[in-house]
This record gives sequence, C-alpha cells and structure tokens, in this order.
Amino acid sequence: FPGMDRISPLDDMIGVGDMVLLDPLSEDSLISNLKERFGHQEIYTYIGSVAISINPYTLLPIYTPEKVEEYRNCNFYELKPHIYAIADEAYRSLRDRDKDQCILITGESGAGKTEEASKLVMSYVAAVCGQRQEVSQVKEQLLQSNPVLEAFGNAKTVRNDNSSRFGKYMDIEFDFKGQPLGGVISNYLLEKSRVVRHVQGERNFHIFYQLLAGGPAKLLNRLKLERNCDRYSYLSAVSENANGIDDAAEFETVQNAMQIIGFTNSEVTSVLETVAVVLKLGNIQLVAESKANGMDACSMAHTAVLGEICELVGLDETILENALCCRTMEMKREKMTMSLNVAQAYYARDALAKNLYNRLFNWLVNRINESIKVKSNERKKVMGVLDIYGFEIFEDNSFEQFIINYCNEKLQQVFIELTLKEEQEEYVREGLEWTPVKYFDNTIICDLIENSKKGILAMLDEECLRPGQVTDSTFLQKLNQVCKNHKHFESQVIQNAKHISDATLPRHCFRLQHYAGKVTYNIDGFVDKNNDLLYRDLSQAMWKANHKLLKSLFPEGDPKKLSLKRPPTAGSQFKTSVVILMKNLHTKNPNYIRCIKPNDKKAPSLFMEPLVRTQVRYLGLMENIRVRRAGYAFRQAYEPCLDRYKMLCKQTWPHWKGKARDGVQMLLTTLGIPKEEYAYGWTKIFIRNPKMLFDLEDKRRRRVYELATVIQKTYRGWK
Ligand code: AD9
Ligand code: MG
Repeated sequence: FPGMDRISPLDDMIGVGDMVLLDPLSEDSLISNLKERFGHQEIYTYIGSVAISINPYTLLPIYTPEKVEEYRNCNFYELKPHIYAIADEAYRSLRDRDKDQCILITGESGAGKTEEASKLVMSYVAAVCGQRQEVSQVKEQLLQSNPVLEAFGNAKTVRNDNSSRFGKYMDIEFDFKGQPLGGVISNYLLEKSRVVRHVQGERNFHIFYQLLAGGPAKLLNRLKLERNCDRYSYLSAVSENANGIDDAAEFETVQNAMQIIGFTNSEVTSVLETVAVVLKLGNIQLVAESKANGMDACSMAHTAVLGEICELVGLDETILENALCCRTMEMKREKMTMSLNVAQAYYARDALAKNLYNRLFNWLVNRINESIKVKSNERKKVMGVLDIYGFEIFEDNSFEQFIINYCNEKLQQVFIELTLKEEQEEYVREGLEWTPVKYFDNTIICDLIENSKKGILAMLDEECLRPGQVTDSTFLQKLNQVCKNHKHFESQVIQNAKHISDATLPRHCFRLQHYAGKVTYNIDGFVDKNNDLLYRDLSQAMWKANHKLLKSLFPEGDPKKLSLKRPPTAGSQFKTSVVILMKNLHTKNPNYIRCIKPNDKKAPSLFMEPLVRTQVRYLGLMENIRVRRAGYAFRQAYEPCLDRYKMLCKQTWPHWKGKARDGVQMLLTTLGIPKEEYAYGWTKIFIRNPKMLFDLEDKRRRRVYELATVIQKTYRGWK
C-alpha cells in the first residue's frame, strides 16, 4: 500500500522526532527527549524544519550511499530526522522552486558544525547532483577546498582536536538544472594570535606539523627545516601531538587537494616557503644593546635563522634586520629612525609572523576562489553553507571572543527574524491569518555592540584613532561613561556607583549580557588587537623580497603606493563583513542545523545533562518550539497527508479520485475533527494543536495493524 512502507518521524520511534509535538513541553522534557534518542543513536531531532544534531563522537552507519538514496527526493516528513533530509529539502527547493538557500550551522566548539557542514551537507549535495565529467571536476574542487582550508585554518584546541579557527561561508552555485557550476568562499577573522602563541595542550595550525612530519626530505633540506617540532619556538610541540592525527598522511591529502584545485607546483612551493618563513621568524632571538646615547636598542642574537629566511625569500639580510630592530617615524617630511628595545622588537617580529600567516591564508582562499569561480554568465541558483565559530564563554575572554560572540548575536537575530518571517510569509502565501508572536528580540544587544555612534566597536575605534595616550584602561573609562545606563552592560565602576559588590567582575573587565548568557571580557589587548598595526618598515621589507607570493602579500610596502590613510581596524573590518553576510543571508531561504555537544570528553554515548542544558538555553530551542507552535504546530502538503491517513476513511481508501485537498477535507470531516483545529492553506493543511495529530497517528497505527493482519491472513490463504 502506498505510503505504508516508509518510516516517518511520526511513527512509533524513540522519543519524539519532531519536538513541536512534545507533550508536555518543558525544558526538562525536551532534554530527556534528546537524551533518550541519543541513547539509541538517534542523533537528529527536528523542531519543525530545524534540525538538532548531537555529536555522536563515533562513526554511525547512517551516512552510506544507500542512505543517500533513501533520502533522495523524499518528503521531509516521510523519513527519520537526518541531515540528509535537510540537505535534500534545501537542494530540491533550489532546483525545483528556484529559491536560493542557505544552511546555517551553529553550535559551540566541538559540537559538529564543520563535520555537518563541510562533510555531510556538501557530500550529500555532491552525491545527488549531476554526474557529467565537467560537473565531477567542479564537485571535486569544491570538496577538496576543505582539507586545504582545514590544514591552514584549523588547530587542536582543548575543546576540539580539529577546531576551525576561522569562520567560513561558502556559496555553491548551480545552473537551472541543479548542476553545480562552482562557488565562492568567504572567510572571517582567522585567529592569527595562535601563530605565535597557544595554550598548553593545544597546537598551532595543522600545516606546520604536517609540513615537518610529511614533507619529503629533499624539500625540508631545501627549506632548511628540521623534522623535530621541538626546534621551533612557535610550535612548542612537546606532548602536544594530537592523538589520532596523522600529520604525515594529512600532508599528502593536502598536497593532493591543492593539485586537484589547480594550484601549480610553483604556487605550492611558494606557499610552503612562506610557511617555513613564519616558523623561522619564531626562532629569531634578540639581545639588548646599549647605545652611546643611552637609548635602549637591540640586535640579532644569531644571524643564522635570519640568513635562512632571507635566502628563502631573496632579501638582503640588513633590510630585514633593520626592519625588525628599528622603526622609522615620519614627521613633517622628515624621517627619523628609532631603535626598538628587545620587547618592542619581539613584538614586531610576532606581528610580522601573524600578519604574514593571516595574509597567506587570505591568499589561499582567493586562490581557491579563482579555481572554483563560475566561468559562465548564466543565471545561477545559490546554496550558501555557513560554518562559523559558535558562541564562546571562556574563563578569560578577550577581543577574539568579543568579536565571535558579536557574530553569534547577529546570527541569532537573523534566526529570529527569518524564522518568524518565514512563518508569517508561509501563512500569507497559504492564505491564512497571522497573529503576532512574543519573543525575545536581541536587537538591543546587537545595537550595544555595533551602533555606529555609541556602540562598543565604534568607541573602540574612536579610542584607537585618538591622539595622545591611549590604553585599554582609557577605553574602559569611555565605555563606563557611555554605557552606564545600558541594561546589558556592567563593569566594576558602574557597580560601585550603584553600590553593588560583585567579586566576580574584576576592574579591568566589562560584562555583557548576551542572548546566550553573561560573558566577562578582559580589556587587556583590545586596543592593540583592534589597531592591528604592522610597522611600515616591516611591510616595506617584505615588499622588497624577491619572492612573488610574499611580495604580493604586502602591497602597501610599495613606496609608490605609500598612503597615509590608516587601514580599517580589525573590529570595523569584521563588522563590515558581518553586515554583508547578514544581507546575503536575508535574501535566501534559511535551513537550520543546531549542533549540540553531549560531553566535554570527546567521548561517544556520554550525555552530560548540565552541559546540554546550557546549550539548549543559548540555542533558544524552547523559544524556537514556542514560535513554531504559536500558530499552527504542524503542516503538511495535501498529497502526503492524504496518502498517510486515507486508510482511516472509507471514502478515501484505497484511492481518492478527486483533488488531494478535497480528499483531506473529506477525511477530516468524516473523522469529526472540530473545524477550529485546522485550516486549509492553498497547498497545505495546517494543524493547530499537536494533540490532534497524535490522535490521527494513534488511529493510523491501529488501522495499519488491522490491515497487516488482513494481508497476513490472505497470504496464508494463498499458500
Ligand atoms: V569548532 O567551533 O570548529 O572548534 P565544530 O566545527 O563544531 O567545532 P567539528 O565538526 O570539528 O566541530 O566536530 C568535532 C569532532 O566531532 C569531529 O572531528 C568528529 O570527530 C566528531 N563529529 C562531529 N560530528 C560527527 C558526526 N556526525 N559523526 C561522527 C562526528 N563524528
Ligand atoms: Mg569547525
């Protein structure tokens, strides 16, 4: 019988597959439902069309080619919840209904965003779309961008052995038949401070270890690199080797991927040379020197590393040495050279290493984009996949967390706007009435951060550009003045003025009440990180190198292009890119995957309730269910609805000859369901209360059982 051989999330299964139908609804029942399902390896659960995914930390047999076939072209509600169902729905809406899509994946570090986004969604889409030769090449290139970007942009952290240290948004572009044409990748704020420093138990970016472990002896000889990570101060590798990571094998994978994407051999070599330069910069040691005039100065402790770097990139040693140890000041057309003391020179060295690596990463993204960009001018349909750092609350939160959490605050805003908007639009589209829903609007926090006059980012910029003595403390003073009455802002000074004593909020911190919880930010380094300045001497030195790639990374070092205009600050650059991203997302139909991390031990089948509870709260899952339930909890197109329940009514079983909508109407009236419980849309039936659906399901189950018994009897009779 049609429709009977399929399992649906509504069928008798573990817990509730769609939590819009959770009864009773509370945070506790939601968590126990997730727990029960997780215990049975059901890692996906829906809230309407939003998928929640709990990281299983083990490979489940649910990503096979057979599974892809099963989910392909199926109605969303006909099969168990799965990432493939989301991907399929998005892909088909794009192909058949000509609606650009975006897949938004959020969750904290280690929750599974990259795994779901880069591997599962992309490989599903790759599996179901065209198989022609030229299409295969495009697909392969898109997929191979992952290992390259992961090698350069991911690292082992305490939370995740393969943590993305950059945000990524990728538009995959299709032709009108749904065949992939190419794509565009945008990257957001690489955590470049990791190049020069990482905490105990973590590592630097994978590529450094991969090159040392997997680079052929000949290459390492030429680059004058040693295999042993201990020799490089930026790696401090002792005991930091990530379990289960085979750096040498990964190096192969990355080389292979670069080749498929279309990097030439000389490009690959240049990239690795640049990586070597960064490593070697970390080994430059400086010693103090006293000058005759009593000023502090410094010089190289050894010149061997300096020589190696300069040889690699074709640069005169004295140019680099001077650039590292001195600073040229320009005042009223007069040039003055100032010696740096040891600490300042180390600072300059690290700034160069960070900048160099960051620019190399941006170059890689651009280079990949060049390969995967769509060559033809035809109209494209687009599927965007966003894999961005999740909300972060650490013990010590700095500028990076502030920026990351700002981005998450914006994503939450889009989530609220688009979910409600989508809900509202669907009602209008289907000819139903919309009643407004109450929800927490986080615009107030977004505004506190990004307002162009009084926002925290604007004030930080103002402070960075102000002449005179600027420090992190003067920045905090400014915040205290401007934000003192803001509901979501706190600091010790403000608390003191209100006679509140709170030992958890130190003097050099401010605290924001984000939608996801309170975060205390340490202001140390805010001004510096936002300024993100590289002394001009260094960029000019790099530009003088006889190394095509390196030179191209420092265009501002060209004396002919000397500009006195200050480059935009790190904060304002990020804000600009977030604004562009949000605009882009607003033009697309969103599909949500919200990832949850079940434990902090990277262990399979361990469900730590308090940890999950925090995430359930800041992902706003209860709110999400409430929004979904506020109007009509459940909706289904007429055909599948009739297919599913037609066995409950003589007039519709086994076949209904008329329109599906009339069939559903016949069904519901015959079953005596009160009229106020449902509404007829143009293409879908909308059901107000989940209880009515439970009733229908109950009836259906009994009926299936009866029918199955009849079939069995008949079959025995035949035998
Ligand atoms: V971070 O913000 O980049 O630090 P992610 O991206 O959320 O983080 P990631 O996807 O890297 O986390 O997942 C962490 C690890 O969990 C992976 O390396 C896998 O080992 C594991 N994982 C995640 N999802 C799955 C899955 N569906 N099946 C099996 C998984 N393992
Ligand atoms: Mg990731």
